[in-house]
Amino acid sequence: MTRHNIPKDHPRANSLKIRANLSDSFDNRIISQFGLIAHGRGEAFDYILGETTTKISLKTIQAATAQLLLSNSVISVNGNSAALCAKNIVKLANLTNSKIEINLFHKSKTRANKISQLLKKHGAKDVYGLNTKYLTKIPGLKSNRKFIDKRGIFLSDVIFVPLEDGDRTEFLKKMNKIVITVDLNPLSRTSVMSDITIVDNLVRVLPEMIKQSKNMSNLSESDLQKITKKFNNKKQLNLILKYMSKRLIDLST
Ligand code: PTJ
Repeated sequence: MTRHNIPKDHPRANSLKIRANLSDSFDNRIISQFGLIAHGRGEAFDYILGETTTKISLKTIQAATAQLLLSNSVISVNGNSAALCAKNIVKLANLTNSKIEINLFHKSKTRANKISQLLKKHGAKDVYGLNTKYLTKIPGLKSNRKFIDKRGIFLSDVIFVPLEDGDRTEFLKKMNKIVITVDLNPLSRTSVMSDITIVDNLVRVLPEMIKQSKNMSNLSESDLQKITKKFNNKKQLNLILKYMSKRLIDLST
């Protein structure tokens, strides 16, 4: 199916449009075939959430945005996040003064170049992670995510890793990085190991982060620090798990 023959009044038109976009992004070598599987898993969790941004997530998004505004930060981009949200990634990076780095699990020079072109089309100036001259490794990490840019992830204090698999966060933590993620699965390793875990769909989260970055741009450093200091990721993850469980129970009664 392409986006051109999705009936407007289809009850799941938006979801089908996103699928069509991802299918096109696979044909255009932006996402890998594994990215299509990852999207399906995300959709299943999103059904349980009710395909909405909860109050719990809004609070987590506020902490994540404050953390980005406060820090020397970088947004790590993979195939799925680029296909779903390239334009908003660039907007958020500009508003929070974050760098952008491409980091792929299923390493492919072609895909990395295509993702870079897409980000640049939306206004990104510097895209790190491509030039092998600047690449170094995350100590101990075996997967291809180990390759990081000396000017990007290596140098940054806060690493935003939306929508990714589970092996990198643990090693970024060993490098004393603060890790923020967006993952619809609250049980994933990335969700559990990150400092700030937004359990929500990246497609809804980035517009909210952009809105909140604008709202928070006048806050002082100490006000931003108050927001991040009182944030407790374990508590938020417990709340979202309870929210999802209650929704399932409510739906079954
Ligand atoms: O482009 P690459 O090579 O770097 O590969 C990217 C993928 C996503 C294929 C790779 O990182 C991977 O295999 O990831 P996983 O292990 O499938 O994990 C992806 C996580 O993101 C899962 O927990 C999904 O539930 C979650 N997810 C999927 N879509 C969304 C999402 N979370 C938030 N928003 C989404 N739209």
